[in-house]
This record gives sequence, structure tokens and C-alpha cells, in this order.
Amino acid sequence: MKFIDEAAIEVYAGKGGDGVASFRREKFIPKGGPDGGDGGRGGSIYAVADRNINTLIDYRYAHIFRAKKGQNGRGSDCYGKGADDIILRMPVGTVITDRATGNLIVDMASNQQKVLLVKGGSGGLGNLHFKSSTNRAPRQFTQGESGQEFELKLELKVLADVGLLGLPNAGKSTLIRAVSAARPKVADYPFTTLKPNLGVVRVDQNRSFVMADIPGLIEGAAEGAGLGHRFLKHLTRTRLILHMVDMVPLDENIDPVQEAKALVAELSKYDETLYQKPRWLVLNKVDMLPEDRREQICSDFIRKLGWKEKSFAVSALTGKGCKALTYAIMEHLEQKIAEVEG
Ligand SMILES: Nc1nc2c(ncn2[C@@H]2O[C@H](COP(=O)(O)OP(=O)(O)OP(=O)(O)O)[C@@H](O)[C@H]2O)c(=O)[nH]1
Ligand SMILES: [Mg+2]
Repeated sequence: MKFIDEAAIEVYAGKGGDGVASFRREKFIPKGGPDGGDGGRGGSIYAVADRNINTLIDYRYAHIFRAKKGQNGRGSDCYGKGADDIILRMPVGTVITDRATGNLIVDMASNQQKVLLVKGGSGGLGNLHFKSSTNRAPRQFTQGESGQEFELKLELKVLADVGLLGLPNAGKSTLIRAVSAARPKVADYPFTTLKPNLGVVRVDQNRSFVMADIPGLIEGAAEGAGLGHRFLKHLTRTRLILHMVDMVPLDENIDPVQEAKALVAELSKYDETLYQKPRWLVLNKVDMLPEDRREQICSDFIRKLGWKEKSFAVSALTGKGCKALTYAIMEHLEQKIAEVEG
């Protein structure tokens, strides 16, 4: 299925039903009083976050939603029926903004969170409400209120603690398979991954975090090269980024140090705050390096790159070094949470 993480929708709540003016007409009661009922409420539209939904694709095909009008009131004290509400289910992590102003309406961050998007109009009043001691036969009634309407932007930003950043083929999907139960496709060609995949990494029974595998990024992504850089938005809510590097690229003319620098430059072009996020280096495919020179090659790489943050040498394929990496991540996240909670 195609992965869609942006959509524009229009939502129209239903108008309230009109009230009615009517009088009782019964045999043997020559002048019955007013009996016009109220109109029913118009349908409202709600958004609900649902963790079983992964994309906004439904909103690409159908993007206009109209709740029905409430029924009009009728005679004999009959109230109009309220219209059904519409529930729009969307992935957890969907951010909803007002398209006209750009203002945030809601961040659907938790499963089953329910938010009113547009409220249906109230029903109008029937003439039975207007009866008074001076006016026993009122002809007034009111019309139903209009429903609210909005043009909204839906944007999915996956919620994960840790995100993987790397060139295509770096081994991001292989890593997430090694450390979680997620099973994204792995292949020896670039751009295997076309949508974010989330994996839960369990370090022990009670401690876990969520890792996001996102499509590979290449130099020039800001100008649209490869899949472009829009997938980077899925890293914006992570607390830690792992920059994965393929230490043994297929093309021998490629210098991994230059490539890594170019990737970091893309990141800063995309978003300065993303660039400022804690970022660790993960040197992958070390199983392909000659064992006696492995450490030397890795430390040379780090020195040439001028990397100051933490770094790890792993083999996502054999699992070597992965456990140490996940424990370090877990500790880092726990420390961050402790800092926030003071
Ligand atoms: N030898 C070796 N091969 C690896 C390792 N990790 C990944 N690979 C191989 O590298 C290739 C690419 O791996 P993927 O996990 O698909 O890479 P990716 O970063 O997800 O790539 P995209 O989804 O295209 O961005 C596959 O053929 C993997 O088997 C590793 O640690 N050692
Ligand atoms: Mg992949």
C-alpha cells in the first residue's frame, strides 16, 4: 500500500433542523394550542487517533466530509431527529492544522484520543416554545443553526524515541530487524524502504523504546534528489537520531566520510532544530572489515569526520554490537526522561 503522510480535507458539520409552527387539530378540540417541535441537531465531525491505522491514504481519495442536517421539527410535539456524527479515524501522530491560518488545532498523540473538529448546528425552536399568557397561538419558530466548517491539513509525524538517518543501503532496516520484531524489507539496492517503519526495542522485560526506520536520504534531497527530504519530518519528534554509515560501500570510489558530511549538511538544510538534536554515529557492516584493522578503520573514520558525539561500531547483519547500542539508547532516554521530570 502506498504510504501517504499528508492530506488536505474539508469538513462540514450539519445544519440544525428547523423548528416548526403547527397547531393541534383534533376532533372536538376546536382551538388546539401550538405543537410545533424543535429541529434536530446537525451532525458533528470528530477525529479519532487509531493505532491500527498507519497512513493518511484514505484522505487522499475522499477528502470532503459533510455531516447530515438535523431533521426539521414536526407538528404534534414531534422533535426532529439529530443527525449522525461522522468519525474520522487517523493514525496516532497526526497533526491537524487550520489550512487558512496555519494554526495548530490538535496533535493526535495518543491512541483513541477523540477531538471535535466541527460542531453540528443546534436545532431551531418550534412554536410550542413561544406560547405565553399573552400569545396563546404563536406563529414564531426559528431556523436551525448552521454547522461549522473548516479546511484542515492533516500531517502524520510518526512518534518514535529514536530515528534512523542514513544513505540508502546503509543497513537501517537490517538494524531494526536485528533489534525489534519489526520486519521491514531488506535488499541490496537503494530505496528499498519507501515508508517509515516502527519497531519496539525491548531491552528487558519492562524497558523498551520505539525506533523508526525511515527511507534513505541522499545528497541533494532538499532539491528533490532521491525520495526528497520530506521523510525527515518523521525524525522531528524523536529524542535521538542514529546516523548510520555503511563502512563498506559497494562502489569503492565512494568516500564514506564525504558522504556522511553531505548527509549532515542535508539535515541542517532541512531544519535547524533537527540538526541540533542529539545524534549518534553508528558505523555499520564492520563484519566486512578485516578483523585486525577494524578498530583502526573506525577510529580513522571518526577522526576524519570530526565526530564529537557518541559512536558505535556494529554489524546489523550478525547482530554484533547491537545489544550495546540498544542499552546505551535506553539509558540515554531514561536519563532524558529523568531530567524532564526533575
Ligand atoms: N555485511 C553486511 N551487510 C549488511 C549489514 N547491514 C545491512 N547489510 C546489507 O546491506 C543491504 C542494505 O540493507 P538495508 O537494511 O535494506 O538498508 P537500508 O538502509 O534500509 O536501505 P534503504 O531502505 O534502501 O534506505 C542489504 O543487502 C543488507 O543485507 C551488515 O551489518 N553487514
Ligand atoms: Mg530500508
